Amino acid sequence: MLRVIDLRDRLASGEQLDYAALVPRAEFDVDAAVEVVRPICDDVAVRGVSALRHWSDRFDHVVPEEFRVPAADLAAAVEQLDPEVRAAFEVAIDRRRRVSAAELGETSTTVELAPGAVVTQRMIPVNRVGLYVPGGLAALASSVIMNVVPAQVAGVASLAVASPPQVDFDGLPHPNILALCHLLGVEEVYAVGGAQAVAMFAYGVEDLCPKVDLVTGPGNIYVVAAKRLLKGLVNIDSEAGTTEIAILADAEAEPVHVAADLISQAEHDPAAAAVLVTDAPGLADAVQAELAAQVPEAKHAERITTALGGHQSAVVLVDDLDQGIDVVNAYAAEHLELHTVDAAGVASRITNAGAIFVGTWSPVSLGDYCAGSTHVLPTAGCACHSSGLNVKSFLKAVNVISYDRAALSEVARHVEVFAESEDLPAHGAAVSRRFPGDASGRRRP
Ligand code: HSO
Ligand code: ZN
Repeated sequence: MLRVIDLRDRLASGEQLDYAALVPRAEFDVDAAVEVVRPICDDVAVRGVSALRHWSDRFDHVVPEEFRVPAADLAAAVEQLDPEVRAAFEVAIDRRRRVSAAELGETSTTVELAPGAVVTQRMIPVNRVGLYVPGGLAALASSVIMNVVPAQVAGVASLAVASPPQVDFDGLPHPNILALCHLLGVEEVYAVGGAQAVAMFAYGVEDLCPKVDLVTGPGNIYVVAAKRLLKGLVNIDSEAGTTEIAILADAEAEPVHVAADLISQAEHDPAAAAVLVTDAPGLADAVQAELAAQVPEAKHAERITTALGGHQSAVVLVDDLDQGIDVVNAYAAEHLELHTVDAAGVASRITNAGAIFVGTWSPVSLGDYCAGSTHVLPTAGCACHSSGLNVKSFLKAVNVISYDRAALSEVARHVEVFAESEDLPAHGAAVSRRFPGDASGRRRP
């Protein structure tokens, strides 16, 4: 099912291995997609609601009666919820909220560098955010929780959600998405999807949706491209694209679990990546056999088969776990599962991953819903430099500087000298003019 990349014995030859290149990813040309979405975004900026109508018709095959979802539809969606589904939503909300509260940490830190010389860092929430919830192959209602809860815990005052209008639901987003918005107290919900939604948030649309400061949330390549295009006008979270799972496993791993977890993320998309890295060829064979047994039983067998058979998915055979750790660190997966005897020890050596799932009882699908962690994570190797969506994603760090006369006097000469060294004497003068008649460099406290 999975193709095999055999890296064993390659190190012995003294060859320098570029693991990131040896374990290929799906090739998404986001820059090409930027050119596709540019006219859509420009159109929304110029024609507002008329443009939204045009592009909804074209891409969603339905034009909602109203792009802003009426409050009554939000409330009705909660009433129609299956009680067991509602209970699952509530557990997921509660766990994500508790972890988010811990993520918030100190919102103000103060350092007194000398008497009267104080620098504070205040973490201030952005004023208004636009949260995108995908509705393509699967309407990911859980993404409402992952976006909204940390934004609320951060203290964001104004919060809007957008999700594609669905043909099957009279042009409204999926009812579970509406229900979750209502349960979380979000009143501003739009039936707008794709690049149009990102443009609506970034530019604002007259008489519909005020401009936001930050757009977050996962999406398809066009959503990612629109976020890349409009970054600067607004801020964005990391580029969370098509899902990826990497599993590092040893001979003791349970093949049934490993196979099920690879399949779980392959279920998202034919372009999803599932990569197993192991030093145990026997385990690799057992996982391949399990895949062959489990995939035909899966509801979405077709897209799973495409994803697992794709160029972006593989079994990578390594000499030992040390090499395995190097491979997974170079790959920087969105999700990394560790199925090794000392999984916690291995976890401490992982430097690049969107999220790390430790041991056989911590599958990615737990994290997708109920672990308390986020599932909006950096894909495509962006875990090397970016974080998953969390409370801090919604905060800006602002320094507050407060020096009194004596404290300024103490460093005045250094400021002047520094300014001279940059040939910016007016900078120095802004300090020296506060201490007239003292050209000697000594300051009266
Ligand atoms: N695994 C996806 C998130 C998700 N899965 C939502 C199911 N629902 C990306 O992390
Ligand atoms: Zn998932």
